[in-house]
Amino acid sequence: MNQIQAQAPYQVFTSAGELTAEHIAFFNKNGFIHFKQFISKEETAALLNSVREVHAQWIRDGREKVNGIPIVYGQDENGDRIVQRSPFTSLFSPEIRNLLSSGRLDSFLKLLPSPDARIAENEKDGVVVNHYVNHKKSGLKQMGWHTDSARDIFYFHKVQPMLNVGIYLTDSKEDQGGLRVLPGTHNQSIHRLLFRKKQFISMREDKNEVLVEAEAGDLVIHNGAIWHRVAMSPLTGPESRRITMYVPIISGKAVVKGDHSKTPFYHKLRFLAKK
Ligand SMILES: O=C(O)CCC(=O)C(=O)O
Ligand SMILES: [Fe+2]
Repeated sequence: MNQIQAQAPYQVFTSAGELTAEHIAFFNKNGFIHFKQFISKEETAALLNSVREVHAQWIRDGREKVNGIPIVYGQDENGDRIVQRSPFTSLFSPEIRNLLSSGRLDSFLKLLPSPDARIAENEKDGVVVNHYVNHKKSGLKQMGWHTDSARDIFYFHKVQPMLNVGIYLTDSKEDQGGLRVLPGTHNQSIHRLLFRKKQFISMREDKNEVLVEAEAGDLVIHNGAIWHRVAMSPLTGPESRRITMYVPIISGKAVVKGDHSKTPFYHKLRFLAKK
């Protein structure tokens, strides 16, 4: 049997040191790759703690945006205000910054064959943390089908190759809804990248989707052009909780964000789609 195959259960890799030819081949064929326990449980807990501190500070400050990108708020099952999507999180978290500057993610730059591939701490939306919980007053229960690369269109830029390095801060099994990818859809025309489904609005299961089941500390990288969604948890309250952190690796012209950056239109689409 061909080892490089993305039908569930797809191949999960354990070594996350240097990238091997096998990793690169799997990624290029399928558009994603999953490394088990890239980050220790202790480090993952420290990252999650740090994210919680950042969110608590934003709630105290009543902060609405970072660099023009709205912070998505909601309520948890106890009625407490929580941050459910935080952009540019690394700019506020020494623990995340330490991880980025440790060089441990640098070998993944090789997955984006571009001379100016870089970790985007203060471009696009920076390092994003998503906090899903299935609860009536939640601001993030699921995420509709989309490609991350399509966002470039909203900035009136040419679609540039990019990757998203996903770091799981909690376990994410089918019970938490989970990431669903359509393997191989990164190898498609620009038209399919934009219009295969209705970006963020289409929520429906696809017969070809693959569920990514991960544990806290796992790392799942996906090509920005692959179609993916996050399903709603069949559970409610604390058992439905799922927290992921995405570190973008991008290429192309640098557009560094600041306090006066404008809010791009795709955030309005997200707002429509989360209902
Ligand atoms: O939470 C996830 O695993 C995926 C999030 C995502 O696709 C996004 O923020 O663009
Ligand atoms: Fe995405």
